[in-house]
Amino acid sequence: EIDVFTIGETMVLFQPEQMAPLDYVSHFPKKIGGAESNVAIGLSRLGHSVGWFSKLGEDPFGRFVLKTIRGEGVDVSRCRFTTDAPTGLLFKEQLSPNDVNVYYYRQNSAASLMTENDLDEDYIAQSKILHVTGITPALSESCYQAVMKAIEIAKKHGLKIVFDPNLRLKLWSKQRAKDVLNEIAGQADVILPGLDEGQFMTGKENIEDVAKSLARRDDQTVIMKLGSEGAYIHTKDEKSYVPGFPVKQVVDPVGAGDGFAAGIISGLLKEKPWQDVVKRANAIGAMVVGMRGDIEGLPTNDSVNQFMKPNQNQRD
Ligand code: KDG
Repeated sequence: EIDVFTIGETMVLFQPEQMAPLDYVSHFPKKIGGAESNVAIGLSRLGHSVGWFSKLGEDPFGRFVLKTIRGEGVDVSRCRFTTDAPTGLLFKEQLSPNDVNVYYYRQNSAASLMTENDLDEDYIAQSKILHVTGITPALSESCYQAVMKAIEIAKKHGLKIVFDPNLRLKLWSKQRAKDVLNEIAGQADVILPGLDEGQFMTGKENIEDVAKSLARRDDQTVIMKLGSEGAYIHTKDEKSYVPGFPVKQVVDPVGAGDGFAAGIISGLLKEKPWQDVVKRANAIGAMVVGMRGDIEGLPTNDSVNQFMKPNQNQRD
């Protein structure tokens, strides 16, 4: 039995230590990056059992991705390899602490070949939560179908669905992105947009209007990420802001939202009150940005507790 099932593409991430335009960089440490595996690894560090599904190229990079995620304690037993396409790559360019560009080499990658037939229904049925993002359905038509099928299976077996829109306009057109992100949001129990993503999806401006319009049904929860300001909770009974934690130094903002999602899902599994869950998720997001790389800053329970000690980090 696993707590959480997630599905997505993980790429080999080449991330320089230097802040410089990529044309002037000559050394690229090799890491991994992928929103869903970042969440899976975050949950594993917090003590949960997680299954991550993807398709990887039958090549050294695919093996590296698989071994790294497996090494983090995530169950990769459902992953498949293919010789029909290579593992995707990603280069990060950092020009200043908050100014990061990504260059994808993932078109027609192995992960884009995922189909609904690759899903193991019995395996998903054993989980409590399905985590999906708006990246996977943007990879290809068959990936879109696979995500919709995973949602259907999740509903059939009573899993809760947590959705992070993760808008990536390098991957699809604005119109298609808007349509599909809204389609999935309509099926989700918990929606985790950034403010800009929520505005994009709804066409509304202000935080409360955006949340209200995303939560189309009474049983849907929206937790909106507001960067250093924290987050906004919208449920049927609760509408409130939860302040963020100050970050001493932003080293790499990428991955904060995934750490936040891991915190939310962990709290959901423990059935804690939303205020506590979101406070903890804010802390995890703040910890992630203090470290270079997508996964390096993801904490264990002990390290989040330490970080959250009263009067140490919480904003007033
Ligand atoms: O959330 C972090 C992701 O953006 C990064 O890991 C790469 O998955 C990725 C993507 O598709 O952008």
